[in-house]
Amino acid sequence: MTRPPRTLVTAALPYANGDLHLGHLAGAYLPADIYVRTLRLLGRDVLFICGTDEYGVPITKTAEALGVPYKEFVDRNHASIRGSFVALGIAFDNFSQTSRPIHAETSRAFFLDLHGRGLLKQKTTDQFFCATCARFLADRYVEGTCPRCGKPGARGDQCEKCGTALNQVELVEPRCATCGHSPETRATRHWFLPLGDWQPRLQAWLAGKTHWKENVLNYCRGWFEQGLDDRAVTRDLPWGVPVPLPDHDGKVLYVWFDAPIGYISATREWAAEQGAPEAWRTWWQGADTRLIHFIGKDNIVFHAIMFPAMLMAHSEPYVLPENVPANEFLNLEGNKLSTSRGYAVWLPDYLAKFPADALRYALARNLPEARDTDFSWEGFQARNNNELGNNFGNLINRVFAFAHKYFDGRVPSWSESAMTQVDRAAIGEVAACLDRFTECVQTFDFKDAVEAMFQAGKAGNRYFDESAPFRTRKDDPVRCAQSLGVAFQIVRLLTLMLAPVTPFAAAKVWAWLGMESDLFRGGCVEGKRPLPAGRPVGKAEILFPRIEDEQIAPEVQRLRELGAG
Ligand code: B3M
Ligand code: ZN
Repeated sequence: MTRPPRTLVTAALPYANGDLHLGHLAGAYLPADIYVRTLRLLGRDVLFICGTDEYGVPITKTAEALGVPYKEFVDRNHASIRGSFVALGIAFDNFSQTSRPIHAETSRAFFLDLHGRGLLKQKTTDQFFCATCARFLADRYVEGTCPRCGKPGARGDQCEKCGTALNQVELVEPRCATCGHSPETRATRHWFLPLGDWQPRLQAWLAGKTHWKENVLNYCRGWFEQGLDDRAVTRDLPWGVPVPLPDHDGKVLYVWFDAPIGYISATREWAAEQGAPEAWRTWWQGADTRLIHFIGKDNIVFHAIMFPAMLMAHSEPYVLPENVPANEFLNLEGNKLSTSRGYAVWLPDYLAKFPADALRYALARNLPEARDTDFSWEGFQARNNNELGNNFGNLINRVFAFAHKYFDGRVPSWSESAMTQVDRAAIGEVAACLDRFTECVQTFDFKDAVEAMFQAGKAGNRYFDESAPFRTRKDDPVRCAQSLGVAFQIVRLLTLMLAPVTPFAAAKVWAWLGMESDLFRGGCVEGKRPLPAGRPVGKAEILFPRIEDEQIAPEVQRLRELGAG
Protein backbone atom coordinates (compact mmCIF):
# COMPACT_ATOMS: atom_id res chain seq x y z
CA MET A 1 0.00 0.00 0.00
CA THR A 2 1.49 3.38 -0.97
CA ARG A 3 2.30 5.52 2.03
CA PRO A 4 -0.29 8.35 2.45
CA PRO A 5 1.20 11.78 1.71
CA ARG A 6 2.60 13.89 4.51
CA THR A 7 0.40 16.83 5.51
CA LEU A 8 1.81 20.25 6.38
CA VAL A 9 -0.80 22.26 8.28
CA THR A 10 -0.46 25.97 9.04
CA ALA A 11 -2.77 28.19 11.02
CA ALA A 12 -2.82 31.96 10.46
CA LEU A 13 -0.07 33.65 12.48
CA PRO A 14 -1.93 35.68 15.10
CA TYR A 15 -0.76 39.28 15.48
CA ALA A 16 1.29 39.68 18.67
CA ASN A 17 -0.89 42.70 19.38
CA GLY A 18 -2.85 41.46 22.39
CA ASP A 19 -4.81 38.44 23.61
CA LEU A 20 -6.85 36.20 21.34
CA HIS A 21 -10.60 35.78 21.60
CA LEU A 22 -13.20 33.14 20.72
CA GLY A 23 -13.43 34.42 17.14
CA HIS A 24 -9.78 33.59 16.51
CA LEU A 25 -10.27 30.10 17.93
CA ALA A 26 -13.34 29.37 15.80
CA GLY A 27 -11.87 31.00 12.71
CA ALA A 28 -8.66 29.04 12.36
CA TYR A 29 -7.04 27.44 15.38
CA LEU A 30 -9.68 25.00 16.61
CA PRO A 31 -10.56 23.54 13.18
CA ALA A 32 -6.86 23.24 12.40
CA ASP A 33 -6.20 21.46 15.70
CA ILE A 34 -9.13 19.03 15.27
CA TYR A 35 -7.89 18.29 11.75
CA VAL A 36 -4.28 17.70 12.88
CA ARG A 37 -5.28 15.60 15.88
CA THR A 38 -7.52 13.41 13.71
CA LEU A 39 -4.75 12.78 11.16
CA ARG A 40 -2.28 12.02 13.94
CA LEU A 41 -4.83 9.66 15.57
CA LEU A 42 -4.95 7.82 12.23
CA GLY A 43 -1.15 7.55 12.33
CA ARG A 44 -0.60 10.01 9.49
CA ASP A 45 2.60 12.09 9.06
CA VAL A 46 1.53 15.65 10.00
CA LEU A 47 3.39 18.83 10.88
CA PHE A 48 1.44 21.65 12.53
CA ILE A 49 3.11 25.07 12.22
CA CYS A 50 2.21 28.50 13.57
CA GLY A 51 3.69 31.43 15.46
CA THR A 52 3.05 35.08 16.17
CA ASP A 53 3.03 37.68 13.41
CA GLU A 54 5.07 40.45 15.04
CA TYR A 55 5.39 43.25 12.49
CA GLY A 56 2.94 45.65 10.89
CA VAL A 57 1.33 48.94 11.78
CA PRO A 58 -1.31 47.62 14.21
CA ILE A 59 1.51 46.41 16.45
CA THR A 60 3.76 49.46 16.21
CA LYS A 61 0.84 51.82 16.84
CA THR A 62 -0.26 49.93 19.96
CA ALA A 63 3.29 49.60 21.30
CA GLU A 64 3.91 53.33 20.74
CA ALA A 65 0.65 54.25 22.47
CA LEU A 66 1.72 52.12 25.46
CA GLY A 67 5.26 53.48 25.37
CA VAL A 68 6.64 49.93 25.23
CA PRO A 69 9.59 48.96 23.00
CA TYR A 70 8.41 46.91 20.02
CA LYS A 71 10.35 43.73 20.85
CA GLU A 72 9.29 43.78 24.49
CA PHE A 73 5.67 44.28 23.38
CA VAL A 74 5.61 41.36 20.92
CA ASP A 75 7.49 39.04 23.27
CA ARG A 76 4.93 39.72 26.00
CA ASN A 77 2.01 39.05 23.66
CA HIS A 78 3.69 36.01 22.18
CA ALA A 79 3.98 34.47 25.66
CA SER A 80 0.34 35.19 26.49
CA ILE A 81 -0.95 33.82 23.18
CA ARG A 82 1.23 30.75 23.49
CA GLY A 83 -0.12 30.20 27.00
CA SER A 84 -3.71 30.32 25.76
CA PHE A 85 -2.98 27.82 23.00
CA VAL A 86 -1.29 25.40 25.41
CA ALA A 87 -4.17 25.66 27.89
CA LEU A 88 -6.66 25.02 25.07
CA GLY A 89 -4.74 22.01 23.76
CA ILE A 90 -3.87 23.55 20.39
CA ALA A 91 -1.00 21.16 19.69
CA PHE A 92 1.44 22.89 17.33
CA ASP A 93 4.73 21.17 16.47
CA ASN A 94 6.28 24.64 16.51
CA PHE A 95 4.89 28.02 17.58
CA SER A 96 7.49 30.59 16.58
CA GLN A 97 7.82 34.38 16.28
CA THR A 98 8.47 36.41 13.14
CA SER A 99 10.74 38.73 15.14
CA ARG A 100 13.25 35.89 15.55
CA PRO A 101 16.49 36.02 13.50
CA ILE A 102 15.65 32.83 11.58
CA HIS A 103 12.61 34.58 10.13
CA ALA A 104 14.55 37.67 9.02
CA GLU A 105 17.11 35.35 7.41
CA THR A 106 14.41 33.32 5.63
CA SER A 107 12.32 36.27 4.41
CA ARG A 108 15.33 38.32 3.28
CA ALA A 109 16.60 35.33 1.27
CA PHE A 110 13.11 34.89 -0.21
CA PHE A 111 13.00 38.57 -1.22
CA LEU A 112 16.48 38.38 -2.81
CA ASP A 113 15.54 35.25 -4.75
CA LEU A 114 12.68 37.15 -6.42
CA HIS A 115 14.52 40.47 -6.66
CA GLY A 116 17.63 38.83 -8.03
CA ARG A 117 15.66 37.46 -10.98
CA GLY A 118 13.96 40.76 -11.72
CA LEU A 119 10.55 39.58 -10.53
CA LEU A 120 9.95 42.61 -8.28
CA LYS A 121 9.49 46.06 -9.66
CA GLN A 122 10.27 49.42 -8.13
CA LYS A 123 7.84 52.27 -8.22
CA THR A 124 8.04 55.75 -6.79
CA THR A 125 4.71 56.79 -5.39
CA ASP A 126 3.39 59.71 -3.37
CA GLN A 127 2.85 58.94 0.26
CA PHE A 128 1.76 61.03 3.20
CA PHE A 129 4.61 62.28 5.38
CA CYS A 130 4.11 63.90 8.80
CA ALA A 131 6.67 66.64 9.38
CA THR A 132 5.81 66.74 13.10
CA CYS A 133 6.43 63.01 13.60
CA ALA A 134 9.12 63.02 10.90
CA ARG A 135 7.87 59.79 9.38
CA PHE A 136 6.02 58.45 6.39
CA LEU A 137 2.48 57.48 7.36
CA ALA A 138 1.95 53.86 6.30
CA ASP A 139 -1.50 52.25 6.52
CA ARG A 140 -3.31 53.20 9.73
CA TYR A 141 -0.82 55.92 10.64
CA VAL A 142 -3.03 58.19 8.58
CA GLU A 143 -6.78 58.64 8.88
CA GLY A 144 -9.36 60.64 7.04
CA THR A 145 -12.74 60.55 5.40
CA CYS A 146 -13.38 57.63 3.13
CA PRO A 147 -13.65 58.78 -0.51
CA ARG A 148 -16.11 55.95 -1.22
CA CYS A 149 -18.64 56.04 1.64
CA GLY A 150 -17.89 59.52 3.01
CA LYS A 151 -17.57 58.20 6.56
CA PRO A 152 -14.79 59.59 8.83
CA GLY A 153 -12.25 57.30 10.50
CA ALA A 154 -11.08 55.60 7.32
CA ARG A 155 -7.50 54.37 7.65
CA GLY A 156 -4.68 54.65 5.14
CA ASP A 157 -5.12 51.06 3.92
CA GLN A 158 -8.81 50.38 4.36
CA CYS A 159 -12.13 51.89 5.31
CA GLU A 160 -13.50 49.72 8.15
CA LYS A 161 -17.00 51.06 7.51
CA CYS A 162 -17.39 50.09 3.82
CA GLY A 163 -14.42 47.67 3.64
CA THR A 164 -12.89 49.39 0.59
CA ALA A 165 -9.17 48.86 0.23
CA LEU A 166 -7.77 52.37 -0.09
CA ASN A 167 -4.73 54.04 -1.56
CA GLN A 168 -4.06 56.49 1.29
CA VAL A 169 -3.63 59.53 -0.97
CA GLU A 170 -7.33 59.14 -1.83
CA LEU A 171 -8.33 60.02 1.75
CA VAL A 172 -10.34 63.20 2.19
CA GLU A 173 -8.99 65.60 4.87
CA PRO A 174 -6.11 63.25 5.81
CA ARG A 175 -4.44 63.70 9.19
CA CYS A 176 -1.66 61.98 11.05
CA ALA A 177 -3.21 59.39 13.37
CA THR A 178 -0.48 60.03 15.95
CA CYS A 179 -0.33 63.81 16.22
CA GLY A 180 -3.41 64.92 14.28
CA HIS A 181 -1.55 67.30 11.97
CA SER A 182 -2.34 67.26 8.29
CA PRO A 183 0.48 65.56 6.42
CA GLU A 184 2.33 66.61 3.28
CA THR A 185 2.87 64.20 0.38
CA ARG A 186 6.38 63.11 -0.49
CA ALA A 187 7.69 60.74 -3.14
CA THR A 188 8.88 57.42 -1.82
CA ARG A 189 10.24 54.39 -3.62
CA HIS A 190 8.95 50.89 -2.91
CA TRP A 191 9.22 47.42 -4.37
CA PHE A 192 6.14 45.66 -5.72
CA LEU A 193 5.16 42.12 -6.68
CA PRO A 194 3.34 42.48 -10.03
CA LEU A 195 0.58 39.99 -9.18
CA GLY A 196 -1.00 40.56 -12.57
CA ASP A 197 1.97 38.76 -14.15
CA TRP A 198 0.96 35.66 -12.16
CA GLN A 199 -2.80 35.87 -12.72
CA PRO A 200 -2.95 33.41 -15.63
CA ARG A 201 -0.96 30.81 -13.71
CA LEU A 202 -2.93 31.42 -10.52
CA GLN A 203 -6.21 31.06 -12.38
CA ALA A 204 -5.06 27.84 -14.04
CA TRP A 205 -3.91 26.48 -10.67
CA LEU A 206 -7.15 27.43 -8.88
CA ALA A 207 -9.28 26.08 -11.72
CA GLY A 208 -8.26 22.63 -10.49
CA LYS A 209 -9.37 23.35 -6.91
CA THR A 210 -12.99 22.40 -7.45
CA HIS A 211 -12.99 20.76 -4.01
CA TRP A 212 -12.23 24.05 -2.28
CA LYS A 213 -14.94 25.80 -0.23
CA GLU A 214 -17.25 27.93 -2.36
CA ASN A 215 -16.70 31.02 -0.19
CA VAL A 216 -12.96 30.88 -0.89
CA LEU A 217 -13.29 30.32 -4.64
CA ASN A 218 -15.83 33.16 -4.92
CA TYR A 219 -13.42 35.62 -3.30
CA CYS A 220 -10.69 34.59 -5.75
CA ARG A 221 -13.01 34.86 -8.74
CA GLY A 222 -13.85 38.40 -7.61
CA TRP A 223 -10.20 39.43 -7.50
CA PHE A 224 -9.46 37.83 -10.86
CA GLU A 225 -12.40 39.70 -12.42
CA GLN A 226 -11.04 43.02 -11.06
CA GLY A 227 -7.58 42.05 -12.33
CA LEU A 228 -4.72 41.53 -9.90
CA ASP A 229 -2.73 44.69 -9.32
CA ASP A 230 0.81 45.29 -8.11
CA ARG A 231 1.17 44.55 -4.41
CA ALA A 232 3.67 46.52 -2.32
CA VAL A 233 6.21 44.29 -0.62
CA THR A 234 8.02 47.05 1.33
CA ARG A 235 7.03 49.80 3.74
CA ASP A 236 8.50 52.89 5.44
CA LEU A 237 8.31 51.68 9.03
CA PRO A 238 10.74 51.58 11.98
CA TRP A 239 9.88 47.95 12.89
CA GLY A 240 10.07 45.05 10.43
CA VAL A 241 12.50 42.91 8.46
CA PRO A 242 14.99 45.34 6.85
CA VAL A 243 14.94 45.23 3.04
CA PRO A 244 18.15 43.28 2.18
CA LEU A 245 19.46 45.73 -0.44
CA PRO A 246 22.27 48.28 -0.11
CA ASP A 247 19.90 51.07 -1.17
CA HIS A 248 17.15 49.98 1.22
CA ASP A 249 16.84 53.49 2.54
CA GLY A 250 15.56 52.28 5.94
CA LYS A 251 12.64 50.43 4.44
CA VAL A 252 11.28 47.11 5.76
CA LEU A 253 9.42 44.23 4.16
CA TYR A 254 5.65 44.70 4.12
CA VAL A 255 4.13 42.53 6.85
CA TRP A 256 1.98 40.60 4.42
CA PHE A 257 5.04 39.72 2.38
CA ASP A 258 7.07 38.38 5.27
CA ALA A 259 4.27 36.89 7.44
CA PRO A 260 3.40 33.94 5.19
CA ILE A 261 7.12 33.27 4.86
CA GLY A 262 6.86 32.91 8.64
CA TYR A 263 5.35 29.47 8.04
CA ILE A 264 8.57 28.48 6.27
CA SER A 265 10.90 30.01 8.87
CA ALA A 266 8.96 28.32 11.69
CA THR A 267 9.39 25.01 9.86
CA ARG A 268 13.12 25.68 9.44
CA GLU A 269 13.31 26.39 13.18
CA TRP A 270 11.47 23.14 13.92
CA ALA A 271 13.82 21.14 11.66
CA ALA A 272 16.86 22.65 13.34
CA GLU A 273 15.42 21.72 16.75
CA GLN A 274 15.01 18.14 15.48
CA GLY A 275 18.71 18.13 14.62
CA ALA A 276 17.91 17.92 10.88
CA PRO A 277 18.19 21.49 9.60
CA GLU A 278 17.42 20.56 5.98
CA ALA A 279 14.33 18.49 6.91
CA TRP A 280 12.11 21.56 6.33
CA ARG A 281 12.56 21.00 2.57
CA THR A 282 10.82 17.63 2.78
CA TRP A 283 7.72 19.45 3.97
CA TRP A 284 7.87 22.61 1.81
CA GLN A 285 9.45 21.18 -1.34
CA GLY A 286 8.49 17.50 -1.20
CA ALA A 287 6.33 16.54 -4.17
CA ASP A 288 3.96 14.49 -2.01
CA THR A 289 3.33 17.08 0.68
CA ARG A 290 -0.24 18.31 1.10
CA LEU A 291 -0.14 21.93 2.33
CA ILE A 292 -3.27 23.10 4.17
CA HIS A 293 -3.68 26.72 5.35
CA PHE A 294 -6.29 27.28 8.08
CA ILE A 295 -7.34 30.95 8.15
CA GLY A 296 -10.24 33.32 8.66
CA LYS A 297 -11.93 34.75 5.56
CA ASP A 298 -10.16 38.13 5.84
CA ASN A 299 -6.89 36.39 5.00
CA ILE A 300 -8.00 34.59 1.84
CA VAL A 301 -6.31 36.93 -0.67
CA PHE A 302 -2.95 36.46 1.06
CA HIS A 303 -3.20 32.65 1.23
CA ALA A 304 -4.98 31.80 -2.02
CA ILE A 305 -3.39 34.46 -4.24
CA MET A 306 -0.44 36.47 -2.84
CA PHE A 307 1.56 33.71 -1.10
CA PRO A 308 0.96 31.09 -3.86
CA ALA A 309 2.22 33.68 -6.38
CA MET A 310 5.32 34.20 -4.23
CA LEU A 311 5.87 30.41 -4.05
CA MET A 312 5.40 30.09 -7.81
CA ALA A 313 7.86 32.94 -8.37
CA HIS A 314 10.59 31.45 -6.18
CA SER A 315 13.39 29.64 -7.97
CA GLU A 316 13.03 26.57 -5.72
CA PRO A 317 10.17 24.03 -6.12
CA TYR A 318 7.82 25.01 -3.30
CA VAL A 319 4.56 23.09 -2.89
CA LEU A 320 1.35 25.09 -3.36
CA PRO A 321 -1.62 24.88 -0.99
CA GLU A 322 -3.70 21.75 -1.42
CA ASN A 323 -6.54 23.56 0.35
CA VAL A 324 -7.31 26.82 2.14
CA PRO A 325 -10.44 25.97 4.17
CA ALA A 326 -11.15 29.53 5.36
CA ASN A 327 -13.87 29.98 7.93
CA GLU A 328 -16.37 32.81 8.08
CA PHE A 329 -16.77 34.86 11.25
CA LEU A 330 -18.10 34.04 14.72
CA ASN A 331 -20.57 36.52 16.20
CA LEU A 332 -21.15 36.96 19.91
CA GLU A 333 -24.63 37.00 21.47
CA GLY A 334 -26.04 38.04 18.09
CA ASN A 335 -23.58 40.92 17.56
CA LYS A 336 -20.32 41.31 15.68
CA LEU A 337 -17.16 40.84 17.72
CA SER A 338 -15.23 44.08 18.16
CA THR A 339 -11.76 44.01 19.66
CA SER A 340 -11.55 47.83 19.54
CA ARG A 341 -14.68 48.05 21.74
CA GLY A 342 -13.67 45.07 23.86
CA TYR A 343 -16.83 43.27 22.71
CA ALA A 344 -15.23 39.85 22.81
CA VAL A 345 -14.55 36.88 25.09
CA TRP A 346 -10.79 36.89 25.58
CA LEU A 347 -9.16 33.47 25.89
CA PRO A 348 -7.29 34.16 29.17
CA ASP A 349 -10.52 35.42 30.77
CA TYR A 350 -12.38 32.34 29.57
CA LEU A 351 -9.65 29.95 30.74
CA ALA A 352 -9.62 31.50 34.22
CA LYS A 353 -13.23 30.39 34.73
CA PHE A 354 -14.18 27.52 32.42
CA PRO A 355 -12.67 24.24 31.11
CA ALA A 356 -10.95 24.05 27.74
CA ASP A 357 -12.89 20.97 26.55
CA ALA A 358 -16.23 22.71 27.06
CA LEU A 359 -15.26 25.58 24.77
CA ARG A 360 -13.66 23.33 22.18
CA TYR A 361 -16.79 21.21 21.96
CA ALA A 362 -19.29 24.11 21.96
CA LEU A 363 -17.38 25.92 19.21
CA ALA A 364 -16.84 22.73 17.19
CA ARG A 365 -20.59 22.13 17.25
CA ASN A 366 -21.19 25.49 15.63
CA LEU A 367 -18.12 26.48 13.60
CA PRO A 368 -18.61 29.26 10.98
CA GLU A 369 -17.64 26.87 8.18
CA ALA A 370 -19.82 28.25 5.39
CA ARG A 371 -21.51 31.22 7.03
CA ASP A 372 -21.11 33.42 10.12
CA THR A 373 -22.39 31.66 13.25
CA ASP A 374 -23.14 32.85 16.75
CA PHE A 375 -21.74 32.04 20.18
CA SER A 376 -24.06 32.57 23.14
CA TRP A 377 -23.24 31.80 26.76
CA GLU A 378 -26.56 30.03 27.16
CA GLY A 379 -25.83 27.86 24.14
CA PHE A 380 -22.38 27.14 25.52
CA GLN A 381 -23.88 26.05 28.86
CA ALA A 382 -26.43 23.81 27.12
CA ARG A 383 -23.77 22.12 24.95
CA ASN A 384 -21.68 21.43 28.03
CA ASN A 385 -24.44 20.24 30.36
CA ASN A 386 -26.85 18.52 27.98
CA GLU A 387 -24.38 17.05 25.52
CA LEU A 388 -20.91 16.70 27.01
CA GLY A 389 -22.26 15.93 30.48
CA ASN A 390 -25.51 14.10 29.89
CA ASN A 391 -24.48 12.27 26.74
CA PHE A 392 -20.78 11.42 26.84
CA GLY A 393 -20.02 11.96 30.52
CA ASN A 394 -23.09 10.05 31.66
CA LEU A 395 -22.40 6.98 29.52
CA ILE A 396 -18.70 6.79 30.44
CA ASN A 397 -19.44 7.29 34.11
CA ARG A 398 -22.12 4.60 34.24
CA VAL A 399 -19.97 2.01 32.49
CA PHE A 400 -16.93 2.49 34.72
CA ALA A 401 -18.97 2.84 37.91
CA PHE A 402 -20.83 -0.40 37.18
CA ALA A 403 -17.57 -2.27 36.52
CA HIS A 404 -16.13 -1.05 39.83
CA LYS A 405 -19.31 -1.82 41.77
CA TYR A 406 -20.06 -5.28 40.39
CA PHE A 407 -17.07 -6.55 38.37
CA ASP A 408 -14.10 -5.85 40.57
CA GLY A 409 -13.03 -2.82 38.54
CA ARG A 410 -12.40 -4.89 35.40
CA VAL A 411 -13.84 -5.32 31.91
CA PRO A 412 -16.35 -8.11 32.57
CA SER A 413 -16.10 -11.51 30.85
CA TRP A 414 -17.52 -10.89 27.44
CA SER A 415 -16.62 -12.22 24.02
CA GLU A 416 -17.12 -11.26 20.39
CA SER A 417 -18.40 -14.78 19.65
CA ALA A 418 -21.16 -14.38 22.25
CA MET A 419 -22.36 -11.08 20.76
CA THR A 420 -26.10 -10.94 20.05
CA GLN A 421 -27.63 -9.12 17.09
CA VAL A 422 -28.27 -6.14 19.39
CA ASP A 423 -24.62 -6.13 20.55
CA ARG A 424 -23.31 -6.22 16.99
CA ALA A 425 -25.73 -3.50 15.86
CA ALA A 426 -24.69 -1.19 18.69
CA ILE A 427 -20.96 -1.58 18.08
CA GLY A 428 -21.54 -1.38 14.32
CA GLU A 429 -23.44 1.90 14.69
CA VAL A 430 -20.71 3.49 16.83
CA ALA A 431 -17.95 2.22 14.51
CA ALA A 432 -19.83 3.76 11.57
CA CYS A 433 -20.00 7.07 13.50
CA LEU A 434 -16.23 6.91 13.97
CA ASP A 435 -15.70 6.39 10.23
CA ARG A 436 -18.05 9.27 9.47
CA PHE A 437 -16.22 11.42 12.03
CA THR A 438 -12.79 10.89 10.46
CA GLU A 439 -14.16 11.29 6.92
CA CYS A 440 -15.96 14.56 7.72
CA VAL A 441 -12.92 16.02 9.47
CA GLN A 442 -10.81 15.28 6.38
CA THR A 443 -13.25 17.20 4.21
CA PHE A 444 -13.25 20.08 6.76
CA ASP A 445 -16.90 19.41 7.67
CA PHE A 446 -16.28 19.69 11.39
CA LYS A 447 -19.88 20.27 12.44
CA ASP A 448 -20.93 17.06 10.65
CA ALA A 449 -18.04 15.23 12.28
CA VAL A 450 -19.06 16.32 15.77
CA GLU A 451 -22.68 15.43 15.02
CA ALA A 452 -21.51 11.88 14.23
CA MET A 453 -19.68 11.84 17.56
CA PHE A 454 -22.82 13.06 19.33
CA GLN A 455 -24.90 10.30 17.66
CA ALA A 456 -22.33 7.73 18.81
CA GLY A 457 -22.79 8.91 22.40
CA LYS A 458 -26.56 8.64 22.08
CA ALA A 459 -26.27 5.13 20.61
CA GLY A 460 -24.07 4.11 23.53
CA ASN A 461 -26.56 5.45 26.08
CA ARG A 462 -29.41 3.74 24.26
CA TYR A 463 -27.53 0.44 24.32
CA PHE A 464 -26.74 0.76 28.04
CA ASP A 465 -30.38 1.59 28.88
CA GLU A 466 -31.83 -1.20 26.73
CA SER A 467 -29.37 -3.84 27.97
CA ALA A 468 -30.49 -2.86 31.53
CA PRO A 469 -27.48 -4.26 33.43
CA PHE A 470 -29.06 -3.36 36.79
CA ARG A 471 -31.82 -5.89 36.01
CA THR A 472 -29.72 -8.59 34.27
CA ARG A 473 -27.18 -8.43 37.11
CA LYS A 474 -29.78 -10.33 39.15
CA ASP A 475 -31.63 -12.45 36.64
CA ASP A 476 -29.02 -13.10 33.95
CA PRO A 477 -25.47 -12.37 35.19
CA VAL A 478 -23.85 -13.85 32.06
CA ARG A 479 -25.85 -11.46 29.89
CA CYS A 480 -24.98 -8.62 32.25
CA ALA A 481 -21.25 -9.26 31.93
CA GLN A 482 -21.51 -9.57 28.15
CA SER A 483 -23.46 -6.34 27.69
CA LEU A 484 -21.17 -4.35 29.96
CA GLY A 485 -18.17 -5.72 28.05
CA VAL A 486 -19.82 -4.50 24.84
CA ALA A 487 -20.47 -1.12 26.48
CA PHE A 488 -16.72 -0.85 27.15
CA GLN A 489 -16.07 -1.42 23.43
CA ILE A 490 -18.41 1.46 22.67
CA VAL A 491 -16.54 3.68 25.15
CA ARG A 492 -13.17 2.92 23.54
CA LEU A 493 -14.52 3.82 20.07
CA LEU A 494 -16.13 6.96 21.48
CA THR A 495 -12.80 7.97 23.03
CA LEU A 496 -11.23 8.02 19.55
CA MET A 497 -13.81 10.67 18.55
CA LEU A 498 -13.48 12.65 21.78
CA ALA A 499 -9.70 12.80 21.32
CA PRO A 500 -9.52 15.50 18.59
CA VAL A 501 -12.39 17.54 20.04
CA THR A 502 -12.05 17.25 23.84
CA PRO A 503 -8.47 15.99 24.21
CA PHE A 504 -8.20 16.56 27.95
CA ALA A 505 -11.21 14.33 28.75
CA ALA A 506 -10.23 11.76 26.12
CA ALA A 507 -6.74 11.39 27.62
CA LYS A 508 -8.32 10.58 31.00
CA VAL A 509 -10.67 7.92 29.58
CA TRP A 510 -7.80 6.41 27.56
CA ALA A 511 -5.80 6.00 30.77
CA TRP A 512 -8.79 4.57 32.65
CA LEU A 513 -9.14 1.98 29.88
CA GLY A 514 -5.56 0.93 30.59
CA MET A 515 -4.40 1.71 27.05
CA GLU A 516 -0.62 1.67 26.48
CA SER A 517 -0.14 3.52 23.19
CA ASP A 518 -0.17 7.29 22.66
CA LEU A 519 -3.81 8.14 21.96
CA PHE A 520 -2.76 11.24 20.04
CA ARG A 521 -0.15 9.55 17.85
CA GLY A 522 -1.69 6.54 16.13
CA GLY A 523 -4.11 5.73 18.95
CA CYS A 524 -6.60 4.40 16.39
CA VAL A 525 -4.65 1.12 16.10
CA GLU A 526 -5.05 0.12 19.76
CA GLY A 527 -8.38 1.93 20.00
CA LYS A 528 -9.90 -0.21 17.27
CA ARG A 529 -8.85 -3.44 18.95
CA PRO A 530 -11.38 -5.05 21.38
CA LEU A 531 -10.76 -4.45 25.07
CA PRO A 532 -10.07 -7.89 26.57
CA ALA A 533 -12.19 -9.31 29.37
CA GLY A 534 -10.47 -8.95 32.72
CA ARG A 535 -8.64 -5.70 31.83
CA PRO A 536 -8.42 -3.62 35.04
CA VAL A 537 -10.01 -0.18 34.48
CA GLY A 538 -9.52 3.08 36.34
CA LYS A 539 -12.08 4.84 38.51
CA ALA A 540 -13.96 7.42 36.47
CA GLU A 541 -14.29 10.97 37.72
CA ILE A 542 -16.62 13.68 36.47
CA LEU A 543 -15.30 14.45 32.98
CA PHE A 544 -17.47 17.47 32.15
CA PRO A 545 -18.54 19.40 35.26
CA ARG A 546 -21.88 21.16 34.96
CA ILE A 547 -21.84 24.89 34.26
CA GLU A 548 -24.42 26.68 36.40
CA ASP A 549 -26.53 29.73 35.57
CA GLU A 550 -24.71 31.85 38.13
CA GLN A 551 -21.44 31.16 36.35
CA ILE A 552 -22.58 32.50 32.99
CA ALA A 553 -24.86 35.32 34.19
CA PRO A 554 -21.99 37.80 34.77
CA GLU A 555 -20.54 36.96 31.33
CA VAL A 556 -23.86 37.72 29.63
CA GLN A 557 -24.22 40.90 31.68
CA ARG A 558 -20.74 42.13 30.75
CA LEU A 559 -21.48 41.81 27.04
CA ARG A 560 -24.91 43.40 27.45
CA GLU A 561 -23.28 46.43 29.13
CA LEU A 562 -20.82 46.72 26.24
CA GLY A 563 -23.79 46.59 23.93
CA ALA A 564 -24.02 45.98 20.23
CA GLY A 565 -21.71 48.09 18.03
N1 B3M B 1 -1.42 38.12 11.22
C1 B3M B 1 -3.72 37.61 11.27
C2 B3M B 1 -4.90 38.40 10.86
O1 B3M B 1 -4.96 38.96 9.79
C3 B3M B 1 -2.53 37.76 10.35
C4 B3M B 1 -2.32 36.41 9.67
C5 B3M B 1 -0.98 36.22 9.07
S1 B3M B 1 -0.86 34.59 8.42
C6 B3M B 1 0.56 34.64 7.50
O2 B3M B 1 -5.84 38.41 11.68
ZN1 ZN C 1 2.20 63.16 13.12
